[in-house]
Amino acid sequence: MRPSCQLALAGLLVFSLIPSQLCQMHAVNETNFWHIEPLINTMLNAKYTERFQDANVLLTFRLVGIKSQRLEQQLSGQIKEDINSREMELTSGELALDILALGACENQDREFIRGAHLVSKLGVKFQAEIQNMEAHGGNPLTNYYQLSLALLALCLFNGHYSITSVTYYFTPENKNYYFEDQFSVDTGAMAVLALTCVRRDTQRKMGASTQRKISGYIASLANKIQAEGKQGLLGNVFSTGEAMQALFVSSDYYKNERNCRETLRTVFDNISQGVFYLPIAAAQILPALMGKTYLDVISPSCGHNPVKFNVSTEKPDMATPTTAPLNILVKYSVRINTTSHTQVTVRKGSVFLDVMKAAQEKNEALFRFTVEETSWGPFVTSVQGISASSKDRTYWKLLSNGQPLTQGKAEDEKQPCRVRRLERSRVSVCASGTRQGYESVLSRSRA
Ligand code: B12
Repeated sequence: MRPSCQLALAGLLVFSLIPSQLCQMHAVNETNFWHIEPLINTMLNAKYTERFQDANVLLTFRLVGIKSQRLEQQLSGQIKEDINSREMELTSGELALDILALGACENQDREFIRGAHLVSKLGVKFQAEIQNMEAHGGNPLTNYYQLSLALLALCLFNGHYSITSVTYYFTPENKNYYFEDQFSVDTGAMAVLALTCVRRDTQRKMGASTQRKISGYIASLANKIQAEGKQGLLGNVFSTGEAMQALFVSSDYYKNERNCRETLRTVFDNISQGVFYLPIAAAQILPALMGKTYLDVISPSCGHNPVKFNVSTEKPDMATPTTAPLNILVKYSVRINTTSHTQVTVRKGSVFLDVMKAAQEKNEALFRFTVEETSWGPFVTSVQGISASSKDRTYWKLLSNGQPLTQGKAEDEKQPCRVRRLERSRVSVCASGTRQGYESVLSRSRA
């Protein structure tokens, strides 16, 4: 039976809305619910054959009170299986997301969290991140988005973390909030949520000066997020949901009705254009639109006060690339020390992946590449045999006309398909000896 039919039997979608701030009150209600239906349908109709998006989607389902027993069971079962089979390999952020999803809104999965000692295992992974930073010039094993997710889950589920490490490593000036010179709004937002939980954590004996410090970090990060505001968005369309959550708990930004209306209008507009067609994108934007934050997962009212809605069982508007029979010529280049150019012909509506594949077919030596499947799709891990490396803080950056693409190579069909260049790039502005050397190689290649 198709999921949409099962849903028709389930009949109703239930969700709760507990307004606590102006924008949270202005967020989605019975009258404008139709705006977010595509997000819910995207999540309900996805296949979930791979583990990648499970935790984000389950977390959102529970947090906003979407009732689909079948899907909840499937996702929770897959997450538990994944934990059982690769517990040691899970990154700090992956385990944190699993805990947040399984533990969200009092439910039976909390027994699994306790039985498998997941919170103390997360504490160990968090500590390993800190140790790596101590030993390797402040670089975590993963990134600060994941470190913040880990801190958030530890704080919400009474795990162990050192306040001293938190006050030392989460200063707003830390390089890990930046990719190259650009403040990462998603990362800052996750850190604000984690630090807000830490500040509220009454179990912890925290001196007044530590309290003040943490409040200062939160305020400063919230300012940085607001400084990235443009046309209703905070950062870009994919960071806006988590940034909204962060501002709900840390600033007066959304107490200003204009800011609230502007964000909702822009986000609704993007929803209607099919921009959030990946389940993870839908899952990350939806809680804020329903007036929720990740801090609510342990609230006694989490998933309560349901409001009933009829849900459309139509297939969601999937923004799949058009297959118009027109071909286009794309200039494609890869920059390492020197720049290798080519031109390939692909069908109109092709995505970056198609261009990369076509270039690889033309010249394997210059344009061969590898990818790794992730929750956002295929992530480019190497080009010409040169790998991205978290350790060295390098990655392959996707550019179009010199501008970084805001979507991955499988999803960029909305962006102009002309000159596409791939460039190996530093992740942060911080310069250590080796990175400095690498940087100069890069700048030579830019000349
Ligand atoms: C950290 C991060 C990075 C790091 C990841 C490596 C590292 N050292 O950690 C770096 C800086 C390398 C990076 C690169 C890019 N990123 Co990024 N990244 C993030 C961030 C802030 C957190 C990801 C994370 O750790 N999640 C938690 C863990 C538990 O989940 P995970 O699935 O295991 O995480 C992995 C994937 O997310 C993957 N990843 C990171 N970015 C991207 C982007 C794409 C398109 C894909 C397929 C995978 C991917 O790396 C993570 C660690 O292994 C997210 C923000 C968000 N809201 O999710 C943006 C985010 C996922 N990135 C984004 C983008 C656009 C990119 C780039 C395409 C930018 C560019 N123009 O080059 C490149 C990807 C290029 C490539 N090589 O394929 C967008 C994706 C939007 C979309 N619809 O596709 C996001 C949502 C940011 C945003 N608001 O725009 N990113």
